[in-house]
Amino acid sequence: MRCRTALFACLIALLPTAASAQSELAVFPKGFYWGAATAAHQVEGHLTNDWVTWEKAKGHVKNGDTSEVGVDHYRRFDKDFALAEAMGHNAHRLSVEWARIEPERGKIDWAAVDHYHEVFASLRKHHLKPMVTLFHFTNPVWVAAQGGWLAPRTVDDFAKFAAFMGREFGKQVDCWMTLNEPNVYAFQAFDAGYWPPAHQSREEALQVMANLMRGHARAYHALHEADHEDADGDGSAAEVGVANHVALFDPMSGINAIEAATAYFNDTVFNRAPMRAASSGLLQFEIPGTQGVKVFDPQAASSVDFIGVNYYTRWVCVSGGAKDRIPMPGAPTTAMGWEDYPYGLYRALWMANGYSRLPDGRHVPILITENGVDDPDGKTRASYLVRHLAEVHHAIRDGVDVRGYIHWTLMDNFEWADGYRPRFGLYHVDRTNGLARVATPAVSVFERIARSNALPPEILATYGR
Ligand code: IFM
Repeated sequence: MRCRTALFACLIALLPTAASAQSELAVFPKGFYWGAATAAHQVEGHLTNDWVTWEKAKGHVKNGDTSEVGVDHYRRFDKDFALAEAMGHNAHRLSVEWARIEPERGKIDWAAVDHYHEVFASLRKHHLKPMVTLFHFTNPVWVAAQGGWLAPRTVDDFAKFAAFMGREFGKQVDCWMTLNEPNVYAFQAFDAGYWPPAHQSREEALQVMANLMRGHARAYHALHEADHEDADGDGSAAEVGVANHVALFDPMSGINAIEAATAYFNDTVFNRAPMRAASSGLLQFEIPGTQGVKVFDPQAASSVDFIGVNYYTRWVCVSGGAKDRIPMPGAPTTAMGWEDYPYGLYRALWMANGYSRLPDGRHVPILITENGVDDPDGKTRASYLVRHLAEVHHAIRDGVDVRGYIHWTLMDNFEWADGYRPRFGLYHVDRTNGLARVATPAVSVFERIARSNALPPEILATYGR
């Protein structure tokens, strides 16, 4: 009997206390940001910019789709933000359209400015912190005509635009992203030739990356000089960063030198070079065999207050075939043909963490500015979300300072050269029924997570594998 009592006492001692059980729950840090992201050109409709011109030519966008109506977010923004609020979100990332605000060099369209004042007021009304991107792949027609981001002049024009934005909207906005995915834009538009201006020059793509980061650096300082108003009273008037696209590159075989080198060089120029530029100030955009850029830009050093990470997938580098990178053979893929690889988000966060210690002594946090899935029938998004969030929590637990998770995207939209076929939206947009917003099953799952600021055990058990 004594023996049984002792055993019982031992077992009791092994049981977790309430506090330790609580700490085993996947709880996110207090004040964590939960939200979704959109981009003006993909949702607003009724625009004039370089992409609109491009879409008019046959063959540029699948099925001849155009952004003309978008999902009419330009008029429906308030109802859309109400959907985000109802999902438990406390932040929303969106881009403003430079072409609307400054349709001609130096001429401000005040009606467009008023519109964005209303947009930000609506976000505040719905308790969503505005996270505002200034460049998300589209340019005013006058910027494109002067050579776009190949022209050094565009760097200065962008800085002036940023200064205007800081002055005009500083009362409503504290969180700014100068650029969305400078690497994706530079390579799609200047190397692959898929996006306007459809050049096919690797050298130009490297110069464009450098110019984008110069533009970022100048915009960073311009925003800080112009925006002194703490819109939400959290002690910070302006926090400025870049939404970096991180795609992982692994060699197919660890013993194939060509594959290892391909993975290394892709990773270096595509993922690390933009983060390094805004951290150390070294603008080094180089690919072996191509004339690149290597210069120190003092304005770029320590030019971020947070590091944005957009993560979707990983690529495996192969040699001797028609393509030099493919999804991991045998791994699950999404409808875009991208590998579904949640652990990649953990790796991407650690990569960003490597650039978070700045020369000026600050250690800046990380914000997940995009992560999402093309899910045509809405059946996989909840699981994708939960499995990726489990990796976010994993990274936080292991020491990465992640402050928020912003999902791509709030509702289906214009997916650039792929048109309206891909469905990345938490809300499906029914184009056969007046653009009605229809909740996908992931909405209630996201709401459960955001409201509890945790991954509840039953959600993990149902969707976490
Ligand atoms: O739709 C895009 C977005 O504009 C930038 N990041 C990736 C998304 C999905 O492809």
